[in-house]
Amino acid sequence: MSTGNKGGGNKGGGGKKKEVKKETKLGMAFKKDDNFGEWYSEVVVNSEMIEYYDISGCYILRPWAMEIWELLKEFFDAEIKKLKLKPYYFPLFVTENVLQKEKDHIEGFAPEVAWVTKSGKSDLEAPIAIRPTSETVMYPYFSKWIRSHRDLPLRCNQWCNVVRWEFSNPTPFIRSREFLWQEGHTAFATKEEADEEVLQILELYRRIYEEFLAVPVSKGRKSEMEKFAGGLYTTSVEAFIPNTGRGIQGATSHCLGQNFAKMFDITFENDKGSRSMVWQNSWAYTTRSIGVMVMTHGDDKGLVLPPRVAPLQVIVIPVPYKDVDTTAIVNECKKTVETLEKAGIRADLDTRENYSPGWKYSHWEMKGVPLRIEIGPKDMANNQVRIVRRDDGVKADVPTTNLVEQVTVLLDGIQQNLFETAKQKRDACLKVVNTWDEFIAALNDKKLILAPWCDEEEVEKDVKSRTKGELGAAKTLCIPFEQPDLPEGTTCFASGKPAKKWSFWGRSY
Ligand code: 87F
Repeated sequence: MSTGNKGGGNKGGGGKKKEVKKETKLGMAFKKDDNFGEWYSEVVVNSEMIEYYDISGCYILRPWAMEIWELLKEFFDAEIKKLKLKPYYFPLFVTENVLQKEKDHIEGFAPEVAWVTKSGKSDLEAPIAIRPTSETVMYPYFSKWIRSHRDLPLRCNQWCNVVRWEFSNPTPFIRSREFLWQEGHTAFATKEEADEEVLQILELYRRIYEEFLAVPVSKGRKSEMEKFAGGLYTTSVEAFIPNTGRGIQGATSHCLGQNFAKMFDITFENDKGSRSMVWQNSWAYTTRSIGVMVMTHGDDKGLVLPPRVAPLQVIVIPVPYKDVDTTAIVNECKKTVETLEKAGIRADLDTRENYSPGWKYSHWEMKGVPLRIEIGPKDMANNQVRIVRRDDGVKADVPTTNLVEQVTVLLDGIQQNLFETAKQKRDACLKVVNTWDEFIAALNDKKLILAPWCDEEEVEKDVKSRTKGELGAAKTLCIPFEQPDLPEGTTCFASGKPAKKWSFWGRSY
C-alpha cells in the first residue's frame, strides 16, 4: 500500500460520517489552452513527478517520474539485449585534453560544458569536465579494446546522467542542465552493418514514443545543418506540440562514419592482414521523452498517462456511505487490488481516512492514473464496481465476475485512444506549403510544415535568418523517410531551385 493508509478501516463502520480534516486546495490554476507554459509547470509539480530545486535547470525526479523512466528502460534494455548490446559504465569525468580531441565539434558545444576546478579549498591541478556526452570518454578505450576483426562488432550501452549547462529557458524534462539518458556506442567492420543498426535503433525509439508514450513521431534524416557535426549522418524521431506549434526532437540515432575512428585511432586487422578503420554509431534518448508525453496528453485536470507507462494503472477508492460498514468496503477494495495485481495490472488502493472520496478523485486525476475504480455499498450489493476512465471521463458499472478482462480491455482502449487522438491533433496541424508566402503564413499559424526543399545548407541558413524573431527561427525538423510524391519540376519553397526532398520545417524546442 503506497497511499499512507492510516489504520486501514480496522475501526469498523463507525456510524457517524467521517470527519475530513486535511482538505488542502486541489486542482489546476492554469489551463492548457490559455497559458501552456504555466500549465506545464503546474502539471509536472502537482502530479508529483517533479520538485523544483534551488539550482536553475535542475529538477528532482520523484517516483512518479522515475517509475515511468524505469518502465521505458525495461523495454529498451530487453530490446537492445536482443541486438547484443552490452551494459557498461564509464566515468562521469573527462580531462580537458581528451575532451579537446574532438575539438572540431566540441567548439559549438563548449559553452555548455561544466567543469570541476576545486577539491575543498585547493585548485585541482587541471580542471576536469563533467561529461556532456561520452564519445571522448569511451573512444580511447575502444581503440585499446579493438585489435582484430574478431573484436567487432563492439556494442556498448550505458544508462547515466549527463550535464549540459544550457542557458536558454530551462523546462523540466524538456531542457534541463542535468538529465538521464541511455547512450549507445557501437563499432563495426563495415558501413553496411552500421547503417542497419542506425535504423534498428531508430525503430526502437519510434516504438518508445508511439507504443509506450502514445506520442506520434516521424522518422527521418536530419539536414546537414542540424545533424551531429561529428558524424556522417543523423536520423531522428520528431514529435510536435500543437499548443506551441513547435517540433521537438524525440531521440537521435547517428552514423558516425569513420570520423572518430580517425581521431581516436580505432582500427582493426582485417582479413587481408592490413588495418582498417571501424565504422561507428551513437544513439540516445533521454528523460525529455517524459516531458513530450506530458505535453501531448495532459489536460486541464492534470496529467494523463498512457497505461503502458503508468506507474499505477488502476486506483481503487472506497466510497463509504453513512452507516454502512466501512470495513467491508475497504476489504472489497483490497480484494479488487489483489485480483488486478495477480493479473499483472499495476493497481493500488487509497484508504486514507483524512481525505474525502471527491478529493481523492481529483488527486488521482491530477496524477493521470488511467482508471479509477470506486466501490460503495450499492456496488457491493450488486457485485459490481464503478470504473471511470481518465482519458474521456466515461463511467461504467462493471460486474466483478469478469473485472480483469474488462479492465484489460479498457486499458488497451485508453492506450489506443490517446495515440489516435494525439495523431489526429498533430495531423490537423500539418500544412503542406509550396511557396515562401504560404510558408510564413503557416509558420505564424503554428503549423507543422511540410515543404519541397533543395536540401542546401545555405538555403536553410537563409530561412533561419529570414524567420528570426522573438519566438525563435524556423529550421528543418527532419527529412521524413516517408516521402510524398515529388513531381518533376517542383521547386524549393525558399530558393526556387529544383526541390530534392520534402522536409518538415517549424520552430522547435
Ligand atoms: C554539449 C556539450 C558538449 C551535444 C553537447 O546525440 C558536447 C556535446 O557532443 C555533444 N551536446 N553533443 C552531441 C552528442 C552526440 C551524440 N552523443 C552520444 C548523441 C547521442 C549519444
